[in-house]
Amino acid sequence: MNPIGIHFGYWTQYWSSDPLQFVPKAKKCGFDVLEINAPKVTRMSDAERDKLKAAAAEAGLALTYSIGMTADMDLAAEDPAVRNKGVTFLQDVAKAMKQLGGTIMAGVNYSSWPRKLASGEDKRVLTDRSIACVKEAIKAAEDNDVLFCIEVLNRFEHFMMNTAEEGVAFAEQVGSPNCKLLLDTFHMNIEEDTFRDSILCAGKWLGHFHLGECNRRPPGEGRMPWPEIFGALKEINYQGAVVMEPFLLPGGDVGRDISVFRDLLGNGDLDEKAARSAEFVRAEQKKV
Ligand SMILES: [Mn+2]
Repeated sequence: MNPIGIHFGYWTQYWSSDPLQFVPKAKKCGFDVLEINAPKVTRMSDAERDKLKAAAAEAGLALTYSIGMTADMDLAAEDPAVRNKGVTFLQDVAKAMKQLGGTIMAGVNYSSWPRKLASGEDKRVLTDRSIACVKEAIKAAEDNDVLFCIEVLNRFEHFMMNTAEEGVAFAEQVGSPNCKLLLDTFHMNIEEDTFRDSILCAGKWLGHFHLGECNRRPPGEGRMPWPEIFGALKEINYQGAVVMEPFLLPGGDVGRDISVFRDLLGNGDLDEKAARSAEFVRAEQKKV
């Protein structure tokens, strides 16, 4: 059974929200893992990080770290100063994670998010810039026992890697034992021919996994083919966490960046829905 997690953004409209407040919520709702904001932990004091680490340990929760890099630190940017800023940021994340005892750094840690291919830009040129920067940044991940999990996104959020196959090709070129893939059913639903084949394609490269229905409701409230997905994860003997990323609330920077433009919660209760979804995922895993 894979540890089951939830992304903190489910409960907030702001990426900069203090992660400490979500520890008791994740525990209460029955999760094993809480995914928090990586940039946030780089801005915390040592004392704040120690407090967070102790609270998570007390709650029996593992923490994973999510990244959506901003345009001013885009590893694919033409300006080397922008790329260097990104590399320094990723080194800072790895060091902060070490203090917290964290191992999974995941998301858009290879460019910026969201990112369109602008007029005149060449995908290959930008991808090569990103690979060169990740090769540099990942040394800090290696030194701090951090797995650098690059997230494959759908075409509306990024151009660089839209399929597991493209993700594996990127990771192969980075060439580090700490470079892994993050696949996300929400993105896979748009881009992959089949869930099973893409998970098998990722195989040993898979380091982290995100769960979401097609409209990002909590797993169990939609039409995602969960038996196929959990069956394929079992086939590759995936031992990592499965972290759900439901987003129901419009507004704030989370609602804006995730493109939540309507109220998907209605009269529902966030904690109750999260708890039910955790139970659903646990039951689906048991079936395979
Ligand atoms: Mn995701």
